[in-house]
Amino acid sequence: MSAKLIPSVCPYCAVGCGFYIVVEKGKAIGIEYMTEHPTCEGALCPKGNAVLEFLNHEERLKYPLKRAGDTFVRISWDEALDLVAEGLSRNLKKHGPKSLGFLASSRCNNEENYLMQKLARMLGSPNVDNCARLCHSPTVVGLGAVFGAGAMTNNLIDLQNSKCIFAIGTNFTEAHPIVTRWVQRAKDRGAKVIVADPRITSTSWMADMHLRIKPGSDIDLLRGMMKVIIDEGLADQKFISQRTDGYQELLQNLRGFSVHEAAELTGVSADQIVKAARIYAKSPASALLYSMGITQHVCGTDNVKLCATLALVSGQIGRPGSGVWPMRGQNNVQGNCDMGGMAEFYPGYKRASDPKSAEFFESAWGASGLPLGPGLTSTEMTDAALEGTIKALYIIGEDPVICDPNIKKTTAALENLDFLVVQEIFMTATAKMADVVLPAAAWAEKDGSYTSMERRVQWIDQAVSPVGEARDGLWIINEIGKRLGLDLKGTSATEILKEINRYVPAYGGMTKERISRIGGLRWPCPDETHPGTDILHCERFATADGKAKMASVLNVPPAEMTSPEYPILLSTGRIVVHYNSGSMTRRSPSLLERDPELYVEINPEDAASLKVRHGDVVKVKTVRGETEAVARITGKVKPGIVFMPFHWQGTNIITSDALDPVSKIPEYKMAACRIEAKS
Ligand SMILES: Nc1nc2c(c(=O)[nH]1)N[C@H]1C(S)=C(S)[C@@H](COP(=O)(O)OP(=O)(O)OC[C@H]3O[C@@H](n4cnc5c(=O)[nH]c(N)nc54)[C@H](O)[C@@H]3O)O[C@H]1N2
Ligand SMILES: Nc1nc2c(c(=O)[nH]1)N[C@H]1C(S)=C(S)[C@@H](COP(=O)(O)OP(=O)(O)OC[C@H]3O[C@@H](n4cnc5c(=O)[nH]c(N)nc54)[C@H](O)[C@@H]3O)O[C@H]1N2
Ligand code: SF4
Ligand SMILES: [Mo]
Repeated sequence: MSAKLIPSVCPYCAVGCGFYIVVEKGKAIGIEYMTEHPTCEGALCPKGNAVLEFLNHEERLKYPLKRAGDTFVRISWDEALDLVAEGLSRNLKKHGPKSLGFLASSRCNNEENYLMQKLARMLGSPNVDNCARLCHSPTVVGLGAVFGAGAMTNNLIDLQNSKCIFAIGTNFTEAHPIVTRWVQRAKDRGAKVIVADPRITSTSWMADMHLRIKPGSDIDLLRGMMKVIIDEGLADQKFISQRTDGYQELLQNLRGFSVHEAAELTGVSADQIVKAARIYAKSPASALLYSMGITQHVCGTDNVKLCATLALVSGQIGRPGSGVWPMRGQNNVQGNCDMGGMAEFYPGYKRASDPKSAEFFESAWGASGLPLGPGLTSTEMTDAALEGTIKALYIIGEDPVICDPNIKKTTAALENLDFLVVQEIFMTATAKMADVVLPAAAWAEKDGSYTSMERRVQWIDQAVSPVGEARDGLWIINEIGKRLGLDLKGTSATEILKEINRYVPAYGGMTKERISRIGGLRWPCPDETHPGTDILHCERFATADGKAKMASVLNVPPAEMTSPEYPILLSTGRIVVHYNSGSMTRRSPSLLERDPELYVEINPEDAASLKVRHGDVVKVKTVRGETEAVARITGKVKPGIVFMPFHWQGTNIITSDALDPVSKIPEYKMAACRIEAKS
């Protein structure tokens, strides 16, 4: 039998690169590059190249398991599903539907996420959420408030048309490596790249200007830039008057503020702020890219709103090369939010707090008594589990015991549950705490669609059979539903996609046949003749009256300040070869080899005063606890700041769980710590 090439989409980040899986005798034996893919043109980053290392890994979960004391025993699917149904219904009967929590997985496809939120809501629980809470919830609510839609306005390829690329709080060369290709193409065509990041990164290396901003001072920087733009007459008055509201309030907000004050607050020189503002506002097409460096703060939502407002003041939106690019994280986090896997929204961003949304889906699903939201966010579910109001949790493909902030609290919360079920491809730290572990099919082992950060929806067919007795998430959710007396009416991804076409307007014309073509389609795509949409907000914004709503805000200090006892600021983030919890990348030999252990970057000045040398193991302590890491002495971080990747469990023992009050995102980027040489 000869080898077959099955088209696929990368299961890691939201760039959504395509490649072919080489299948021989039912096994994935290699990958081939997909040069005709519009976004990646055949390129893949190290993680994309290593996907088969985790897919075929011997530690993949192969059988359902139930807890037996400190270990697990293999059980049949029937027993596992009965146990799950029993665990959920026991709490439902005793404590009501709001005692149940559901985490939908942004690593899973649209159809699985649609079905997961349908299960939660048909059981009467409004508490369904996903990892967007930890990353781009400020985008969904903040960009949603300003533009009427919380999604990337243009596409990634379009970056080549930009003449200025302003990247604030995004390290795309490591977190979205294939985007680098389009930024480089813009640069080759004369674009100026401005990067605002406290650290020296591979992204700042490609910048014409690096604004080495003080962590947490982005609002001051953005206000400073807007002040320059307005004072120098660079604001786009025609755009402002025709297409926006709130300009007078903004002028009021900026009254008395000066670029010198901005310089003092941000640590970026006044000259640099002026220069950056002029380049951004004057360029014929400016792109603003942002990500976790601005969202993971207690003022994350305000940060996002002000980025959007800067684009509005300058009229830099709604044209080729000009717009706002939120750099979304997971392969299907955009889709999960679109599908309603979020506490605030039913599918298609129908507000969960609006009785009309519940009525709409009652008639769509033939259900009654659907819950009104907003439900509890994932971060609030942790508190509720600790308090004993959330009793049972069903988690698909998330690893909060590594990725939540202040994981001691998360662990205590999970311990306090009556029942925990985890549906996973590996035995993660979270799965180890479960009562029942369900082995799931990985991306290449199931049919379904994924929505990338550029709103690109791509369907893939199953390439290989699931390992062992692992099953497609759809089958598992349906079986659980059945045992709880529900008919979720979604046995295949094809069937559920048709339901999505009916009830999520932006996906109306996205038939399986159309999105199976290489590159798929980009939403909104309301009907079957619609070609999909490249650029949003060209004529009007997605708000009720079509106008964008400018924001006027002031900076909010971080929840945790450095002190004599904890004098150093701890910032956390990503490195190119590891991915989030590391459950997949730490099992990939080619990736692990490049970065095998948790480290902390320390400036040489701090290292000298701490008497720490490169390669020493040090203790990093915060009020919440301590962890060990290998010291890397480097000028990439300034004195007084250290940086740790979070792909090993140690990091989130010490991070802060302070939340942005609007989006409830944790402040992963700011904690006060102390470094001690290990005695
Ligand atoms: N290799 C890899 N790629 C990934 C992931 C991964 O784990 N590994 N995860 C995916 C996910 S889920 C997401 S959400 C994205 C995230 O992608 P990014 O947001 O790009 O990643 P981070 O490293 O968290 O943060 C970006 C930058 O913000 C800077 N920063 C920190 N504090 C501040 C600040 O106060 N102001 C400013 N302006 N900048 C600041 C940091 O120094 C860092 O360089 O990546 C996705 N892609
Ligand atoms: N300190 C610090 N912590 C952070 C961040 C930070 O910047 N700093 N960033 C935060 C951000 S932005 C995010 S998004 C979160 C990420 O947090 P998580 O979403 O918890 O991280 P992942 O490692 O992506 O977890 C996904 C899980 O899904 C499993 N999985 C993969 N494919 C499938 C599948 O097909 N089916 C099923 N059932 N499971 C599957 C993987 O094995 C993995 O365990 O971390 C957050 N944590
Ligand atoms: S850039 Fe993202 S989608 Fe592309 S290969 Fe790398 S991890 Fe996969
Ligand atoms: Mo994320």
